[in-house]
Amino acid sequence: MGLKDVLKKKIDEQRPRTTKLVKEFGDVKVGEYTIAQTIGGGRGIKSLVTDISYLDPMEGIRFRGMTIPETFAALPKVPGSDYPYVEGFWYLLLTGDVPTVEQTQEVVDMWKEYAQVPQYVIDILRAMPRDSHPMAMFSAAIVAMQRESIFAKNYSEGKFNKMTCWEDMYEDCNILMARLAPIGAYIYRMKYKGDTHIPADPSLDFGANFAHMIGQSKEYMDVARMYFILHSDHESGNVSAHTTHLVASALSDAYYSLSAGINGLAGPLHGLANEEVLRWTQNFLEKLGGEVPTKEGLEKALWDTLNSGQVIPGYGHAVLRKTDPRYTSQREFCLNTPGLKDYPLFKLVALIFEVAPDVLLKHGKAKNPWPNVDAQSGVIQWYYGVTQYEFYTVLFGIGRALGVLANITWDRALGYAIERPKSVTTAMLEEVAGIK
Ligand code: AMX
Repeated sequence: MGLKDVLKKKIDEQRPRTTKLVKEFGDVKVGEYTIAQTIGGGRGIKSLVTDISYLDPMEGIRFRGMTIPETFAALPKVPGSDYPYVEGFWYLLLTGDVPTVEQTQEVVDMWKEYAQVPQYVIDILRAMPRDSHPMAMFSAAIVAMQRESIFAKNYSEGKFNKMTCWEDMYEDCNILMARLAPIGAYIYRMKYKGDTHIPADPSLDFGANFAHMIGQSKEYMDVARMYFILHSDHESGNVSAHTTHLVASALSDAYYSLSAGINGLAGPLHGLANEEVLRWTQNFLEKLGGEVPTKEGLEKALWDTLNSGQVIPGYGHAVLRKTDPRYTSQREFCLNTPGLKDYPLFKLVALIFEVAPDVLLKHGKAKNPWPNVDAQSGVIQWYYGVTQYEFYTVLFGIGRALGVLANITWDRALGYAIERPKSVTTAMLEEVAGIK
């Protein structure tokens, strides 16, 4: 059975569960929420449903029920590498099944077939001022391809069918996903490598091809595979996932939805944090003449950052309450890679891990004093020569697309409603509080 047939079977099994919950148990309360949650970004209010990943505050992310180490162990590996195919991971996110080598190969072949970036996208990228942020370029390239949406075309021709429209979304998502790595690579080479380009190598998988197209070493191929998988999904309430879902809930197609999600990812409190972490860490190392500081020197620098009203980038999380396993996974990669293990920048990041949680605890504001994914990822990129900070969020975006596109395929399959939470006025909240 091919991926689409497996997915169809899963969707047919899942639909009655959702329908039953709404029809027979629709009045059952899920929870209660407070004024602080209403004003504070809806934090902790359970108002989204996804089966693709779940974020436990203490344990971190599980993809389809599996922890990060379990996911890496279970998926078919690229021959000659300890890391899995990104394509097999896509299969897992969509179906909940660990694919066989043959099932993985089906996605590898499909994405190769779809990977050609249309010339008009290249023209649009080239027409943008060269100092445009790479995330603006990435988002523009995605939305420019909207004219190719199969979902939008069929909808405009009156062929919308609630039961089968997920199939159009599925096709759009595969085409879009296949093109994201070549688009990212094109932006990278155009902006930072003298506008010289490297064509795709049809013998390589998605992650390896990205490494190849940006002009990286063989070693970086595993970095790309790891990076895309680690950044893929973090349940559906984070800004990029929620935005993608929200826009898709208006029956906007995958191109509009993903482009919107990418715009959300570009914010400093979300995906841009990895750029900020590295800039902050590099500046710090530079001030010390390249020497890794003492614990005392570092502690002082962290307090200086906090006292000047800034956050410690890469630390804290809206949901997590312990060290992000995505941080741990990348830390282990550094510890197991000979040159990286002794790399001064990694040593500094490791020292921050020792010192920052206590400082944040004493500071007493952040609910989570532990590092998130962004505290580690930039160091690895820098070590391999991807030194253009502003590009890091594009890498994040390619990975994040895996999660959000799998989610919106399921949104269509289960017929999730258009989002429309209710607003209140400040006066209404004062009344609820009994102060009026
Ligand atoms: N350094 C200093 N102060 C911090 C902090 C940090 N790393 N993390 C949180 N705080 C502060 C908040 O600014 C807030 O202060 P306020 O009451 O004066 O507004 C207070 O602690 C309570 O915040 P919180 O409930 O713990 O966090 P949140 O859910 O509001 O925000 C996050 C979460 C990630 C935006 C925040 O921890 C932060 O700004 N971290 C640094 C930036 C970062 O690493 N972002 C990446 C997140 C992961 C990702 O999306 N890629």
